[in-house]
Amino acid sequence: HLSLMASILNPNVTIEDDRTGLDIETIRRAVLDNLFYIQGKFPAIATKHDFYMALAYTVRDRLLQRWLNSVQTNLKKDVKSVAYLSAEFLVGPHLGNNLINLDIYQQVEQAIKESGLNLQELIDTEEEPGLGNGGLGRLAACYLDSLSSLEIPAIGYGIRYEFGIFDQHIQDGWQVEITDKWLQYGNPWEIARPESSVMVNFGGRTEAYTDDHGAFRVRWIPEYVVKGIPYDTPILGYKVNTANTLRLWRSEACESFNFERFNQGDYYGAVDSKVHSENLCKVLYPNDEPIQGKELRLQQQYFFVCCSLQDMIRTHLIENSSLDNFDQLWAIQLNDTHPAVAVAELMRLLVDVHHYEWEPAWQITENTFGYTNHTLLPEALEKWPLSIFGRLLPRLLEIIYEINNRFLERVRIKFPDNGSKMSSLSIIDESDDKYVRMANLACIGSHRINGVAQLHSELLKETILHDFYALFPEKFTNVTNGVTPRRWMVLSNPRLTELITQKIGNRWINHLDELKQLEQFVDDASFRSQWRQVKQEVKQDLAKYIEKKVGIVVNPASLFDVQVKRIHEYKRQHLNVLHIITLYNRLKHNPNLDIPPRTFIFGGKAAPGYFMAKRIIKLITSVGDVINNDPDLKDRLKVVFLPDYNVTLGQRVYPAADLSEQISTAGKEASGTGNMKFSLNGALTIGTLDGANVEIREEVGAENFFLFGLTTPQVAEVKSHGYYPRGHYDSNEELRGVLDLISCGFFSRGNRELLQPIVDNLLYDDPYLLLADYQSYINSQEEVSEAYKDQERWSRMSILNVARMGKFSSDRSIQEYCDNIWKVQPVSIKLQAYNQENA
Ligand code: CR1
Repeated sequence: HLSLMASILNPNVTIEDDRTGLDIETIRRAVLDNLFYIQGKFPAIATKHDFYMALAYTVRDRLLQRWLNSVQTNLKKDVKSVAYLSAEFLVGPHLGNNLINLDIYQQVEQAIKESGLNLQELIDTEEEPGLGNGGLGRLAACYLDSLSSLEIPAIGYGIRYEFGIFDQHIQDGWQVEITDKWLQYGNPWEIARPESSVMVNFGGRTEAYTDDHGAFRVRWIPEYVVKGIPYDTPILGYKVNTANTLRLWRSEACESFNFERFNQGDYYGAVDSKVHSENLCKVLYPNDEPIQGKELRLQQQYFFVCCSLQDMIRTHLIENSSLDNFDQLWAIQLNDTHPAVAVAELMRLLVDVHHYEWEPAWQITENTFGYTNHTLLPEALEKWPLSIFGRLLPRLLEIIYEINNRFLERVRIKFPDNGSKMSSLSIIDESDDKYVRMANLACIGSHRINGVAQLHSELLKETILHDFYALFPEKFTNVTNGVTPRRWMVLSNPRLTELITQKIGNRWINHLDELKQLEQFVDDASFRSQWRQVKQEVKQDLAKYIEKKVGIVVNPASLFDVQVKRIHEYKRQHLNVLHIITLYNRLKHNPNLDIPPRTFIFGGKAAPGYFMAKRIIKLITSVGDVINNDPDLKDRLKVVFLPDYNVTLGQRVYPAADLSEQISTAGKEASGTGNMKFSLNGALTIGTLDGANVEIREEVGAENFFLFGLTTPQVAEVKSHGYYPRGHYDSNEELRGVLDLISCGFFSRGNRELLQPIVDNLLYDDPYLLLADYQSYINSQEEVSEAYKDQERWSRMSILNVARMGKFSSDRSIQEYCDNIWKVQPVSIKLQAYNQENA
């Protein structure tokens, strides 16, 4: 190692160059330097993970100047910032994305190669931060990428869960949950900022007092206090200097608070409270939509909201003499109702701490907040038992009562003598047990309320938020979701990125509408053949991965039919299975049937307590076991359940898909965002008129989309007449054959009990109308098979899908939030001081 030592000890570059230089040689040296000084290893004894860490620090160094400059700029007096409050940020691995956004992927690839390593392998070493469940958390991450790429001053606030979403193992076909210890080997992307810690009250009581000026005030005497410590991660934009902050809070015991107890000799008592405080942000609740009213979850919500608002106020007061202009310098977005307690907390901080009168405080609050709703499922609407809420957050409950009283007074004027309106609008649900309804608090406290796709925003106004819409129609708007093309195309699908860029240049990467230009090549046979070639290569990669992971050999020339998302009855993975069994039966009866071979690929986690979702996983794996091993089929059908679906796996799967399954019951999926990632990567969609599918179909053209199923009004219609699923079973012979095959234990080694709960649910309840949509789905799948047989036609459709996906960039979504909700402007970041030449 002497030569290495010599090169480290005698560098002919300055320290600054070593930490900012972007040329291959400097990067190569910096990685070795970090390997030595941070990981404490020589190359000869370093693990892959050591090299990953050394490279991650090398990249972080190159981000820091942009980051610090952005943070400084965002503090300025005249700069309005967005604060995105979210209990989840499913950011995915940072390394690859930062290389893309810094625009140094090639140099780093070369530098790593020269050290005898492979960049992709190092990228794959990164443990992904699974700080979210699904679409809602991933959307927050796409939005951070777009905020930075559009140079919007912004900060994401959330919770630094010690354990993220569980790792899913599949044992004997069942899901098994394993703790996600994502921090165990260290996180090079975050920087702790203990100097910016804040205190959060819980429990206790409130007390009225008169201040020095004779004013009536209230103070909160808490039972215990928890300390929040911020951990910051830079979020760099694409080829810009803006690097915003993702600030996640970790809880710790407030030592001084229990000092007295400690001094009295109650050492264990004091340490016990430490354990209690640190449990607060231990683990992410693994439920995607229906959240249960667990007290610890309410603690998490209040904890991060309280920390974040104090943090905003502190930074505001650095440059401003009062909070009078708080709403002019901050736009706070509530990502669903999880942070909705912020409405009451900002009022508390303004009134109790900063001594504002109620009315001006309320003006500031309402002007500051916007609320995004992400679901219509009634079981997902958050409500907290009044007893829990009042015990944990006594002062906030008082404030909520005050907000509610004043609000209901206005309602009474607008709708006199309308008791049912009053009770549906009230923040307090008084039906039987009393609850605090978080959606009501969010609606009352925000100046804008939006859904996440056109259909969803319309349904909000017609259904769950109908009475709020009648009261303040001007608050309601829509922002259709989007996804970042940086992660979901450039990083995950380099081959297609390259092909597209060869044809139309690279402006599409941050101006996604420019993909339109691909339309001019749709009739070019050689382009179509290149297009197919790319898809083929990506499918081969996935086929290798599948074989390695689950030992199933799949044919890369078969149609890759993919459904990856959380397992949920409304998403109807089991409808997909009914189609698979239908094909199986057809092929068994008619081995000469002319249909293209298909590989069905599933991935997704079930909430650990969700019985039916776990059975659906067992259904998929059981059907797979039989079909994959049936020699009669001659490998024409394969069924794969990929364990542990997450962002990293999504990056492998979307590019390799031919067909995207978006088959939720109409009116149930608020938007969907996987649907966009598939289509952007050239998969065709089979789907219902639900969520953003409606707009995707509008954009790509009805002729390039496989539509099936009841519409939302038809679903309502069927239900209103007393839906009788059994009727479909009785009248549809093929469907009957499918359900009977499951019932008789054919897929469960003769065990008739195992999968019967699914069949019974469909026959006697079928709340998501699988049986009603079955035939339409099968018919549409036949069209898919026909289209796939004609590869030239399929390629045309695929190219047109990609060419017309411009609307679904999260850059477009964020631009709409900026213009219509936040009223914020971009601020370009100038790099000052040292190493201008590398900037
Ligand atoms: C919705 O189910 C949507 C994402 C992001 C989910 C999905 O359709 O794409 O939000 N909702 O907007 C959710 O997680 C708590 O609600």
